[in-house]
Amino acid sequence: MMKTKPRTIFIAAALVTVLLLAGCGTGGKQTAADHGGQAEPTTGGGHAGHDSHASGGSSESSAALQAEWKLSKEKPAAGETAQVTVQIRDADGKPVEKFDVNHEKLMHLIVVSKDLSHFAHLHPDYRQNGLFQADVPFPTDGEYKLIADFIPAGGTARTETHWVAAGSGAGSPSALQPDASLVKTVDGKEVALTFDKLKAGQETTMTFTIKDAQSKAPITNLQPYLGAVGHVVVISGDAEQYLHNHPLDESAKGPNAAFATTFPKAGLYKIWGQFQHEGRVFTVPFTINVP
Ligand SMILES: [Cu+2]
Repeated sequence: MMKTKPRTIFIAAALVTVLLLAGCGTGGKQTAADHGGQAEPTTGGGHAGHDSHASGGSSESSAALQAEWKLSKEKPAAGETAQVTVQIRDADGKPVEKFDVNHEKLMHLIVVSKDLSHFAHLHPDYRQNGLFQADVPFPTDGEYKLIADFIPAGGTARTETHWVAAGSGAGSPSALQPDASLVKTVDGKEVALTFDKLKAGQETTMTFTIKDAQSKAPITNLQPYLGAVGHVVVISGDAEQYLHNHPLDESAKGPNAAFATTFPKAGLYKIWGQFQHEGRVFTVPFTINVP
């Protein structure tokens, strides 16, 4: 009897390690490639010992890359769509030419207004020689943060950011408030968000449970969106932190879609879950306060 206890603990510890690794590298050839078994400067959290999944903007990216942003109009008017180009270069100024496909795309471009009321998830076209291009709408006056998420071939996930002032540049002051209820109805779906625990600095599993809003029947035929059960973007209330999230089971079809993430510090966060059902993508936003 004396011996079983330490062994049980050992097995439990080994299991946890395996689960942690599985949680981060789940399911796909893509994630296997994404992670490449290496530490990721911007998405390293949850792997052994790192404590943050967050990227605090371009300042956190190492100096080995440069992103040069250009807009067809330096100051787009409110309601205008500007063509945005991002040129990725290495430390020597040479264009980075090859990128790894990540969630089916070479680059994901997230656009949010500073007050986080506006959200867009775009996929720029690759024009070769490290140049990406996207048409980005700026619906109202205010500041917008552009977040480019990509992986230079054979490298690790990168986040490069850029602020754009549209129109007067003055947006409405942030009115971000934690949601009173984490059950939302969007496009005929009722989506509930739960956490196994919610504490800054600790890896948490956030689970979206998706039902038909009318019949309340669980939806069990979600379609893959960007190669996984869904795509989740998390940004801190001050728009500084952009969090990467890993689906625990990429091939899940609902009603549950679970993601691992780590909120780096206490405070407000806005979460956008994106899922596909019957050929249509729907986006469900939540605002939470992380203790
Ligand atoms: Cu994307």
